Amino acid sequence: MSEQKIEFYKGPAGGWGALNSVKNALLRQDIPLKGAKTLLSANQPDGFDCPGCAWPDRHHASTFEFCENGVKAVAAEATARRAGPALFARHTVSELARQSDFWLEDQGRLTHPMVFDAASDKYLPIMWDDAFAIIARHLNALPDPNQAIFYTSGRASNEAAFLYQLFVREFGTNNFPDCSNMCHEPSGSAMRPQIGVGKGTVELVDFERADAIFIFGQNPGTNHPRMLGELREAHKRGARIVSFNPLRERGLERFADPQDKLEMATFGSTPISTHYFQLRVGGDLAAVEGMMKHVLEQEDASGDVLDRVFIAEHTSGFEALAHSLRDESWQLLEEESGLSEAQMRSAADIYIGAKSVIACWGMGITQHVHSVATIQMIVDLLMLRGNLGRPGAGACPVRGHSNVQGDRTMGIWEKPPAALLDKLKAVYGFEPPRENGVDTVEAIAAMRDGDAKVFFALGGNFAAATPDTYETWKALQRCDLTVHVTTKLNRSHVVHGKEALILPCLGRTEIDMQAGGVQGVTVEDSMSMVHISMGINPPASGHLLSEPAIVARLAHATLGERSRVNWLQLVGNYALIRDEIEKVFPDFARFNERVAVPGGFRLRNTASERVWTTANGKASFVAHAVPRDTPSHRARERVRDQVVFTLLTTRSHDQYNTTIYGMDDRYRGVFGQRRVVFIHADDIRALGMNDGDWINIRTVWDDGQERRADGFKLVAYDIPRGNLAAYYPETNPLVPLSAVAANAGTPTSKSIPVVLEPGRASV
Ligand SMILES: Nc1nc2c(c(=O)[nH]1)N[C@H]1C(S)=C(S)[C@@H](COP(=O)(O)OP(=O)(O)OC[C@H]3O[C@@H](n4cnc5c(=O)[nH]c(N)nc54)[C@H](O)[C@@H]3O)O[C@H]1N2
Ligand SMILES: Nc1nc2c(c(=O)[nH]1)N[C@H]1C(S)=C(S)[C@@H](COP(=O)(O)OP(=O)(O)OC[C@H]3O[C@@H](n4cnc5c(=O)[nH]c(N)nc54)[C@H](O)[C@@H]3O)O[C@H]1N2
Ligand SMILES: [Mo]
Repeated sequence: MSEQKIEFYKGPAGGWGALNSVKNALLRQDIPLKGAKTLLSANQPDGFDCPGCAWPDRHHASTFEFCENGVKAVAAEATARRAGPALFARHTVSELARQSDFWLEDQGRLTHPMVFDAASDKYLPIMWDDAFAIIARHLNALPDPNQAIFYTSGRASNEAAFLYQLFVREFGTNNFPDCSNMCHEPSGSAMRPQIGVGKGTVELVDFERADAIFIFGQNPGTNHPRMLGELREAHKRGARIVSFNPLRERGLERFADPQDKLEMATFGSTPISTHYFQLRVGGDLAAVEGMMKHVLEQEDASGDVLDRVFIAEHTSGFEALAHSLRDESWQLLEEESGLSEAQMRSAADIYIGAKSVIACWGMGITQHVHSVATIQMIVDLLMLRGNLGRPGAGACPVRGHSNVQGDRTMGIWEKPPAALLDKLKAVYGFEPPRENGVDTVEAIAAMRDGDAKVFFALGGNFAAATPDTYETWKALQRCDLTVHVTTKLNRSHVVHGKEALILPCLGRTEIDMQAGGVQGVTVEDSMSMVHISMGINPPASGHLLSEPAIVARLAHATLGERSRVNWLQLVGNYALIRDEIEKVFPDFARFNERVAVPGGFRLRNTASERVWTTANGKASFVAHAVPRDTPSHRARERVRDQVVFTLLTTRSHDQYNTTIYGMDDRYRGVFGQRRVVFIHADDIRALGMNDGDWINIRTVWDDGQERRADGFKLVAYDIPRGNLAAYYPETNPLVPLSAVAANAGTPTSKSIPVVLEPGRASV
């Protein structure tokens, strides 16, 4: 573990720092040689899809593409460490619960199915069939299937997700909260009514043709490092790269490609952003409005700025938008965005000067109250100059988990479209439940209120990833049964229901042997490319089952003879599952054949063809006035003489969501620690405090409940005044369950109103 220090990071993103970090990651998992072999198979035609992120693979058919954080994700799964029955024999669950998130996962791969024994407060090994019988008994005893909740995290393959949604709907509920509810839900909610698809419209080749790439609220250097390759090439051929971020992120500034021998030998690097707008947290809606206001003014002046043909032929709502933009005052736009009028105008001039524009966005956009409105404004901006559905242009919500998009495509959705349910009924002959199920936040409330009794998770770490941590824990503990299909020990296993099971599964790097031979699974990336993933390592333990096998055997145990599906036969050969997928989803016609081609195939995206499957058959401009109830607005108020700050929660360079790989955040200059709060030096002074002082954070919320996180160190940082940044998941106790995005239900974990109070060092 590295020594605690805060030190400005001089290097570029990537480069020698990345190679060094990879070496350490492999050593930490005791896998120098095997790890290297595993890595070279990531994203290869005959290898596995990197479980790191959902960025597509340029080299799916050729050479290995180096990615530091992809290596860490693979190493975490391919670790030589094991969390077997001996570990659970040594520790009571209460003891395990006192360990850190880092420690829990660091024990290594789970090897046996385990059942919680209340008498000894320990997890004991259990036979698979006995585990399935326990779950089936609980599910079948429920008076209403809606008392069961089925969570999904976005690593689940298409095959696992398809079987899962089929089983759960045949069982009788649409209770499918998933990680997407906390992630890109607002992107779908915004774009579906607006342009008819809830997914990105661009392909990788569009990055080779764009003249300008706008990046809102996304940190690719850490979270999608392979995207830096595209950005670097774009920069080299003269494209403008325009970043909007309250923090100056190193990966958005400079990058050295570890595979570029010259750059490495000369310690060189390539700049990434040509322009960097350090707006205020939550200021994007106002900033984009300001840009559009300038575009309209320029149109008024010269008459050739808008794509009039596109607007007339393809869209509706332009006049209402133009009207609303003209009404907005620059003063309000400046106050809310934290950018000056001149900055917004210059960003808009880059937009106008580019023939083809791509807009990318991440969690800095989606995890706000007004995220849906903000995304619709970004799409409006694109459409003003026809930047949708033509080469080099379009919308690019950059997804998180490697198959989160595919899971939704397969029907993991608490609000299923009627067409999907009709199709399931037609193909399988059972009556699927019609009422919507619960999303992530609603699921927590249902468990807390005693309305749900069984919680089943296909992957993820519900107890740590969700908001209002202690409320969530109470909710999970109130359940009669909690079950986790998982690879590593995590918080969700030690904050459990009255009965609890841990079901260890194969990871994507591992060989999946079924009755019909070795199986591959399919995944869909952020650009709707579907391809196959084949594991190459021997399983971490002989007792692991694949996720599809777990779902199939559970379905068989629960539904028995009353099921219309031959679960056990399907899971013997995943090609049969893909045949079923094809029956339900017409876009997957000839699925097995098309996915056999290296690189796979792209799902149809109507918006990218300028076909608008919306209510009125057009793409719509949507107008949203700049809201005046944002946290940054509130932050200018004072609560009992304390300054209210807006806190954003984000990922360090050494973590994968709730999985903490290490204590460093190299690019932000933080080493050996995670309990830090980034704050402007003037704000530290205004508080009468000093850089390095310890503080407690308290949420300002109006439900009378105290929410706090204690023991964080102030770190002076280049961040707008009034804004703070700290790491997730440590800060999740601060996010109120009721603070969600309008029309999407996403926790607003990028804009928490908080006050700071003197505190003590955390241990
Ligand atoms: N190595 C690694 N890779 C990952 C993950 C991981 O944890 N580790 N997680 C995966 C998942 S599930 C996801 S969803 C993605 C997440 O990838 P990102 O979307 O990059 O998520 P965050 O790290 O939360 O960073 C959000 C960025 O938004 C900025 N930001 C915060 N608030 C605002 C705002 O109001 N406006 C603007 N313009 N910017 C803002 C932050 O400063 C930060 O740079 O990455 C995926 N890939
Ligand atoms: N405050 C705050 N909260 C946030 C966010 C934020 O930015 N700020 N981000 C949100 C976002 S974008 C997301 S996506 C969620 C993430 O929420 P989740 O997806 O629920 O959480 P992860 O941390 O990705 O899950 C990690 C666990 O997944 C299990 N796992 C890993 N690989 C596999 C596998 O192949 N199969 C199975 N079955 N299990 C596996 C391991 O046991 C590991 O402990 O968190 C959200 N929460
Ligand atoms: Mo995510």
